[in-house]
Amino acid sequence: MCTVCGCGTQAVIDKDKAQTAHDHDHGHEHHHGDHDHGHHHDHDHEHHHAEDGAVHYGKGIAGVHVPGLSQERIIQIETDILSKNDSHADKNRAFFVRNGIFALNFVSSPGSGKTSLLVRTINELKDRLEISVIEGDQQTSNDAARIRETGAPAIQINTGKGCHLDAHMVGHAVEDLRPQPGSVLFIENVGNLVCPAAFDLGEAHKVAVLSVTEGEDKPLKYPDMFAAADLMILNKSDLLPHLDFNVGLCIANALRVNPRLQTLTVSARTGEGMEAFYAWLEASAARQAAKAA
Ligand SMILES: Nc1nc2c(ncn2[C@@H]2O[C@H](COP(=O)(O)OP(=O)(O)OP(=O)(O)O)[C@@H](O)[C@H]2O)c(=O)[nH]1
Ligand SMILES: [Mg+2]
Repeated sequence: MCTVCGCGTQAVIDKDKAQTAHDHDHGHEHHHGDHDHGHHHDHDHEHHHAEDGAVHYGKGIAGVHVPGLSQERIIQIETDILSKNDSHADKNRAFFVRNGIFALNFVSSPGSGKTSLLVRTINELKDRLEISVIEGDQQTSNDAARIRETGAPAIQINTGKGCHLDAHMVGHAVEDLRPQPGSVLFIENVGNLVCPAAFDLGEAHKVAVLSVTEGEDKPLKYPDMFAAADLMILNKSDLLPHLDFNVGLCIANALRVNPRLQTLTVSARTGEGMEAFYAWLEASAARQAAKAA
């Protein structure tokens, strides 16, 4: 689980393609000293064997197993990390609300088509909406470069060994990017269907992108991400004729995890279904801008 597995690593923000190392470690505490390597095993309620022979971890009060750490210590560490993250997220959100900026946090496994969706959306809406983008990846500035080709401003954050963006990184990127009042800010998180669910970046909504090549069971296997999202975009619909993917079953699975979830089925490649996303985006952005005015 990511709040205890190296998420305090330094981030490198790439401004204008120049890789500049910033010290982004303020307030991020490392807990290496907390690991007890004395082979003290705290097995109390941490896992159990199901009737089918499966071993379930995460059944203790912390919901996760970390060798050498008690459930109480894990909760203490997570609470510490997440409460610091939440205070940065609150600042980001206040800034977005004050300026009528509509911020979306796109989360998914690697390769579901997040950048493709953003590129098509920017190309098709750039005359109607002002859009800027924060790109999160472990390495490379490829995605920010793809966004800049549209003419939209983009900043790449490389998280190194980190597996998600946090609100502190986003706050710094926002200072550099300076999104305009009344604009839309897309934040593309690191491709990872687990860890980004836990981190509020100050966004108005998390948008989970799932592609039809991934299997309709993913919302059940990775429920936290779909529970945290307000919108699920099912992408790559152009590939459906080649697959046995059941769209209805996938949406039913997602709604089992999150009955409030809105869902759209699109193809970022052909543009099929994208109009519904644009309508949702424009209406939401207009509401956000009106609230600030
Ligand atoms: N057929 C098809 N391919 C798509 C679609 N959207 C994206 N792709 C392809 O899927 C691959 C991954 O797309 P990206 O947009 O890079 O996905 P991503 O989610 O941004 O990937 P990461 O940032 O690496 O997590 C690329 O080869 C895209 O061309 C789609 O709607 N249909
Ligand atoms: Mg991408």
